[in-house]
Amino acid sequence: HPLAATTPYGVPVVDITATGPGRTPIQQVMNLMREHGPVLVRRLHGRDTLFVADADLVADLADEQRFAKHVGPALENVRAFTADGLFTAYDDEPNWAKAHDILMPAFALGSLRTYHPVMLRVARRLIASWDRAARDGRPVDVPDDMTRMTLDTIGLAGFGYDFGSFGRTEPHPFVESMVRCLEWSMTSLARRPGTDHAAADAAFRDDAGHLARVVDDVIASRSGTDQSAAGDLLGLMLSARHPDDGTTLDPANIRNQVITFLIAGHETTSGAMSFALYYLAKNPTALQLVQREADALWGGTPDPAPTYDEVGRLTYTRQVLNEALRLWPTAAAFGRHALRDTLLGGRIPLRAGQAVTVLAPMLHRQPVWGDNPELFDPSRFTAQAEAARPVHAFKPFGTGERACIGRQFALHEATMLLAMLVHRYRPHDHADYRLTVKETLTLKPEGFTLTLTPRTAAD
Ligand code: MNH
Repeated sequence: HPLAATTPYGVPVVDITATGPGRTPIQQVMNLMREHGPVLVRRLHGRDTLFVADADLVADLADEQRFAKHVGPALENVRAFTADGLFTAYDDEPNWAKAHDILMPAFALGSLRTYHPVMLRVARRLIASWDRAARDGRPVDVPDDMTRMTLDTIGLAGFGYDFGSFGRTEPHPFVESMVRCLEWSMTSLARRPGTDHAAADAAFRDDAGHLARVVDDVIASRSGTDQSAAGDLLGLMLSARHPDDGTTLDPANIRNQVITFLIAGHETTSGAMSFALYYLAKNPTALQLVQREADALWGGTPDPAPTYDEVGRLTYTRQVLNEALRLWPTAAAFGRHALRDTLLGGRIPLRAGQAVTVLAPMLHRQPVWGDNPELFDPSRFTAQAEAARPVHAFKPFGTGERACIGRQFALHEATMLLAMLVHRYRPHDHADYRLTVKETLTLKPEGFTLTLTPRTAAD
């Protein structure tokens, strides 16, 4: 890619118009940064995007007095099907603060406890399915099964709605439509001016319509019952009143929230668990340490019933997840904009409203991570190592008041499942898998399969 110039303040400008961003735009910018450093302007058809991964600059962007979440072109496309849902709401859109206040209680620690039994129930569906695969010597498709697990979990825990994903050979149609909608949001960004995309746009509208119909079904299956009796997400959405003005969420906004949570609540967690299993399959020492941690809790119990508090004690398992999220943060980029004219890091002039994109996978490979950042090493996340690192060096969940609302939900779900899986099975990298990261706005290891053998007392 030609280096067009540097800006007057010394940031390289790389013009990618000749190739376009392709189907892996995140990995393209990662490679540009490997060549040109952790701050660069990417130019496409004359449109510039400032990408940042430098740890000091990201720490500066975390200053909520000077910067706020930016809904950039990718999220602008996602707004075509999630509108003013929490994830894609503009920072100053009144429905953001309103829904945030109303829905926060659903993510308080007390609520997480109530989701635990549901998470366990769905984890057991996955295990039943993997038991059959192990018995028949069939490989399992890891990202597909992780998606089944996380979709069923958010459906049941958030909405009392059963997607029944393990009863299907193909992904649930909701997932297929969602993946195509996310792909459309991403690939539309690569369009050349003046080209015709009517067919792709029509297909997108069909898929978005399908998502909306599933959402209506989720909402309809709740109506008639006592809404307030259910303290889950849908219960709050339908009936909770805002403390300030006593109003509830309006019906259009409820739809947007349901669709937002069904997507945000499963897609990224699924990828995170897939990457964690990938690294465990490739790192026998880490695998052994996770197994040891699970064995210490559940020993020879064939079908353990992990308690909520036990999941909190799986510290090494959680380190493995964090380390997988360091190397492949599954929501890899987030946008910030300047609230007023300012100097980013004291040297890069930004006008009020100007946007910056943080590229987490490269932030997570900066020198603060030591001299071998590509190495998978869960000991980077011991309490001691974390305390020694700048707080903003790790950003898989975004930053500030617009950071991920579902972080603890995701970590609880993923930590429990990972420990249960390694407690029960020995995974085999039967295909000598070479990592290919598929991008559909979020990241997943493409075509990753494992074979499994039940563990015996000897191993
Ligand atoms: Mn989640 C925001 C990553 C799991 C619901 N999430 C974000 C952001 C990141 C993110 C990054 C901020 C994006 C931005 O600044 O533009 N989320 C993740 C990752 C996982 C994840 C890596 C799993 C691992 N997220 C979940 C789960 C849920 C959820 C689980 C719901 C149950 N996330 C959200 C919502 C937002 C969000 C809702 C938007 C919050 C807001 O802006 O108020």
